[in-house]
Amino acid sequence: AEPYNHRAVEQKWRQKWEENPINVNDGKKPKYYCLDMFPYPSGSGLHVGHWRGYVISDVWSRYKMLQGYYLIHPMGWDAFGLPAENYAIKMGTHPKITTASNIKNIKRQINEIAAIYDWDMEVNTTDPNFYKWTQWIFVKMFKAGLAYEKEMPINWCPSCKTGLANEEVVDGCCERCGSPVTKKNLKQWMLRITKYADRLLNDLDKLDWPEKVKKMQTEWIGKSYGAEVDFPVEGKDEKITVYTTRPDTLHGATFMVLAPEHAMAKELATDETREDVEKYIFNASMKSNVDRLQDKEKTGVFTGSYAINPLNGAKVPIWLSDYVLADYGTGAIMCVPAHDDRDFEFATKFNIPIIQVIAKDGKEIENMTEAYTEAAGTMINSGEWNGMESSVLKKEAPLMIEKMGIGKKTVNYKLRDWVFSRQRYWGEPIPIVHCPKCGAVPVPEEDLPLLLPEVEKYQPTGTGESPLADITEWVNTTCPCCGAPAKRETNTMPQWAGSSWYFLRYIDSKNNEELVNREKADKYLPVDMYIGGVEHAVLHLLYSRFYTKFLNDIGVIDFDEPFKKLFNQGMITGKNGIKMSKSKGNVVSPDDLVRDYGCDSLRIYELFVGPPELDSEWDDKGIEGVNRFLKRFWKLALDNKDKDVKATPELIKVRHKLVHDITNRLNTFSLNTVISGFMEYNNKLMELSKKGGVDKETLETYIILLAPFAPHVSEELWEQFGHTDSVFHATWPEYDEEAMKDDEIEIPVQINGKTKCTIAINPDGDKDEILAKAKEALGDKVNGTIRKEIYVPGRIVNLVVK
Ligand code: ANZ
Ligand code: ZN
Repeated sequence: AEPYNHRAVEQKWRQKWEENPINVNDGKKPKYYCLDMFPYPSGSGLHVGHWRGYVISDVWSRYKMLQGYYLIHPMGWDAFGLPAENYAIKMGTHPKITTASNIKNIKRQINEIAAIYDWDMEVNTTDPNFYKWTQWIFVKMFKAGLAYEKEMPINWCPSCKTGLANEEVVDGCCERCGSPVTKKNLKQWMLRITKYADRLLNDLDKLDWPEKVKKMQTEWIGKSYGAEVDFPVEGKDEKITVYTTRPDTLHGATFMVLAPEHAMAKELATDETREDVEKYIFNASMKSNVDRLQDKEKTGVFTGSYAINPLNGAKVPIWLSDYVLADYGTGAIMCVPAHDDRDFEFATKFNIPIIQVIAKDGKEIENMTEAYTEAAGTMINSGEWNGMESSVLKKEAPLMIEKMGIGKKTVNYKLRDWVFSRQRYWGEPIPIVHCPKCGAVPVPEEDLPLLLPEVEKYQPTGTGESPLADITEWVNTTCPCCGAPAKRETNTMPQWAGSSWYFLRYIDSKNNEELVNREKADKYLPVDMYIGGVEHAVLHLLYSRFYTKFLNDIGVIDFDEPFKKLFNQGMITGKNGIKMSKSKGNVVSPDDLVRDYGCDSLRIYELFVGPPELDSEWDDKGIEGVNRFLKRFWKLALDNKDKDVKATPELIKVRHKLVHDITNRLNTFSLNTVISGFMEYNNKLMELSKKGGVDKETLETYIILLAPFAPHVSEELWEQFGHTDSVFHATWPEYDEEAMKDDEIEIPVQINGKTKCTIAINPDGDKDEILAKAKEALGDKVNGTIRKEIYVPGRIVNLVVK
């Protein structure tokens, strides 16, 4: 047989598939929608790390095709955003131009992967025909009361000169450039995602997603049950309400802390404390988020005022400290140093009494050295509550407090409304007109898209306004409502806007009348499998779920969760686990590897480097082994093709086991062990080939199983085996558990060379299992220490005992 020539084979099939697409919708097959997280078309192109996700999704897609589905497998571009804009600022080239040329280059590279994307469905978030609908959704949200304006201190990146969502601030720094984030008071467009908090939380139950991701979303939404308790201020006709998740510890509250921004902070100061209090408030306002977060040592100031614990009348000092956040709960807390770490630290530093109210084993601790934070134990020092179990009280206290009239039961969320304005150029203009009489008026739906105008300078102004504010002829307009002179909103949307709904558009990407035709949506949506990096576990996935629920509410689609199943792939890193990047000089380009070993080898190697959900280090050398494996299988298949070998019982058994192993490993996404499985079975078949040959059914089965992984090789062999239709129109093979059963054989078990008994084993079985079985059979015949355990496969077990 002729040797495997990857260049010839791959070229041939690339062309044939283009002439005769293999993924066809005959209207009868059920659909399967396999979605990749669409890329940002960056200037540096793809490296081997990017390949991984695309290979995984392509393998899964082709597997689904072989299972008889019509495949929806689209690709597009998340093309608004800062890098293109920053490049424009530097080079003066319009982002449209750089984006277009980057897309062209990446598209060429993606085609090298041989992924079967349906390019007819392609979308680009910067295409007016696409962002028309991004704007339309905003208008619909505005009309539904979900988009509103609010002046508030927002996260502000002084380097990118733009506001950021909470989600874009990582450890107090800008997610994009790493600069410390400060606060700036700006009028912002907000999306009321909090209205969906409960649905976003509860519906996680419906999803076949990694538990890790569900947990991250649950924590981000952060629903907690507790109570608001009113503490009267001594000598004043006022109350301070605190939020607590531990009302069971109310008797242990020995002080109270307010956020420095709390509305009552200043008026609580007395003549003696006023100067210190005002200084503390001022300093806190000057601190960046990073400083507030990173300050190890707790700071604070006593206001001079006291509050009264409404439960037992105890007088507690009121302090200010920046470890209490202004925008969570009520911005004020009751402090229980015996049972909360931060309060303990604070009380120790400022010499405030510590009263233990929960005893783990019924006893009070003499000198507490740390807080006891569990809600487990018996209540002490708690008046009528003494003797109760704290975990029970924790649940019952909110209602008890409500009945006593000193507070109420509450539910709290960490989730905040979504800051939706960006003071940048390269984004969707927010379709709103500000009229002096009518206020904020949406651009009429029939006037959408509101095109992003051309500007001369892309620089953010730094004043908190976007560069669009400088284009007076665009800004000045008339009110769609009353016709009076009015001004356009000049902020743009965040990059998340387009990616929150793009997956709906693919299936009807050219529709000018609707976001998506309802009939098509019912037929082809939602997404069955979503594949992408775990870095999107919170934001993108949460926003997409929110948009989907909203579009469901207004009747655009009939489902309220976008992605049924989710798979997060790990990263491919350079040596020592360092992220691949141009600046680190450790980027491996796929182009040379494709040239030298072929696309099929690279695809398989991408999967072979390690479990797909974990990060894996890249090492070029390994690809040779993969390439050798393909060459061997090629030779095995062609050597046996015309031999007309009869399927022996052994061959039949191997075939069923092969199907079983590959299918089950594939179903659990254990893709690296699928590849090692292929290699092991190839070795096994090579042995059998030497003995008497391998039958056609076994070889064809192997070829079909291999097809999702090495599509070109498989397609070529399939043709050489005499098939005229594509291997992808074959059916995924099935296995029969009965046919896989091994016949057991008897082997002798010896101690120091003398046979003591026999055991029945599976000759292909696991060595450790067989040795264990032998030792069990020997029982107390072993007297001494086992020095060596020998197993000659299928023949004998011998233990060396001394
Ligand atoms: C008294 C108490 C005693 C508390 C105890 C905890 C342990 P989660 O679960 O995150 O909702 N807290 C409330 N508002 C706060 C704010 N604005 N800034 C900082 N901390 C705040 O946590 C709620 C708990 O965090 C509340 O329960 C409160 O402290 C604190 F042994 O109240 B706790
Ligand atoms: Zn008006």
